[in-house]
Amino acid sequence: MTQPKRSLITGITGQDGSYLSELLLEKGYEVHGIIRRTSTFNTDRIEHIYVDPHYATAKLFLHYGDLTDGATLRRLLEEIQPVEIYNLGAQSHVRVSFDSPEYTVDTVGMGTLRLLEAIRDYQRRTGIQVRFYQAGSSEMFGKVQAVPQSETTPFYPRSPYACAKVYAHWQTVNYRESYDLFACNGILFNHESPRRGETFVTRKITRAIARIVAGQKDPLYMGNLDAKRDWGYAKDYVKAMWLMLQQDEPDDYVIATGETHSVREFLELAFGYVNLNWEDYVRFDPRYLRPAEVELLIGDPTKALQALEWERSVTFPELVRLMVDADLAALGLKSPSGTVDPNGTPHAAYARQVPSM
Ligand code: NDP
Ligand code: GDR
Repeated sequence: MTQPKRSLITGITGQDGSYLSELLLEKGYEVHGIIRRTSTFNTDRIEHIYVDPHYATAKLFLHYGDLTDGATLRRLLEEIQPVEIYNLGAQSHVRVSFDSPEYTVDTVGMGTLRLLEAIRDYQRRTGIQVRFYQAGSSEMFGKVQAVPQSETTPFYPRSPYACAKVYAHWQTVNYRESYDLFACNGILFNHESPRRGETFVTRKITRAIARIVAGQKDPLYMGNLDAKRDWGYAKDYVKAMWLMLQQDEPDDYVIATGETHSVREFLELAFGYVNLNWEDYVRFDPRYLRPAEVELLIGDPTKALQALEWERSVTFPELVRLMVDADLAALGLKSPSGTVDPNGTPHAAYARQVPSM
């Protein structure tokens, strides 16, 4: 019997980590994930695919570790012996990175370097050829240098988070060129889902709508509504990560929809879907502004469409509706269109009552 391919995911408890785990399990992989020890559970997003490791059917295994802890990363590589490694772990909130720049750079920038160093030694010692995916970001483009942004557009990062991602991007290129490592950078534009963290703008809006429909009267405080983003569906984007590691040669790819919409447009569509006018509920609060803003992101995914044959399955209005539907369902409310989540994922688990809107 052939052994299943073994993969390792940092950031497995995050939005993308959970969808990627599902995808890899569907494809027959054994999936290992690094989780952080926290005082409350942080595994909500992967609970539905977790099987107690005492059962022979278990294919998903979790290990304590942290991108700030290089010794543990090395030990885990030795123990797990993965052939594909997806580096998704990060302090991924751009606004928060201005409040906690050192920590953000330590996890996002140095964390990637620690993992690459561990892989370099592991590959040399064991002879196992590893394929590595680095979760790069459209935030690296930052201040607009060209529209749309492609693999050849220069970076101009505008936050500690984005600076650290640029560092991680170039380290990944360097390890590919210096040590013959199969290493790919995905330059992913914003991607959302019902599992999106509650303080990112799309999810903040769709959660607030569900609570308003449920009768809550509090205003929704927000920052810059003019910012424009290229928003796609997370489930589509994790497929692109996997595809990058299945190619003959390692390379870097932009993953995007090629469309851009403002935060205001997202508000209009999302509130409009439940027959509400967003202007009746949304108030401005400067604490949600960033010291330096990224005004306009729109990606050119041509290379990925052609080389990876990647395609998206969800349009922007569909994305907005499926996120609103999921947050309504989580509060036991009906969808205005009578539809159910097309992917049948257990979104009800994400109705956590966190205070920050
Ligand atoms: P999330 O914020 O949802 O998840 C981040 C993950 O990283 C969580 O599992 C988190 O663990 C983990 N993590 C945080 N700090 C550390 C650390 N010090 N060591 C190990 N793990 C850590 O992010 P997404 O799933 O949305 O994004 C995945 C990756 O893709 C991130 O690197 C992000 O920067 C990048 N990216 C995301 C885009 C998007 O639109 N979603 C676009 C482009 C890039 P815990 O659950 O314990 O907090
Ligand atoms: P972003 O996502 O910074 O693009 O990073 P976010 O959803 O936080 O912001 C998008 C835009 O909305 C504006 N905005 C607000 N944002 C938040 N969070 N809260 C608000 O109240 C609010 N009001 C307006 C922001 O100013 C911004 O312009 C995400 C993360 O997932 C990164 O990790 C990833 O790399 C990039 O997407 C691509």
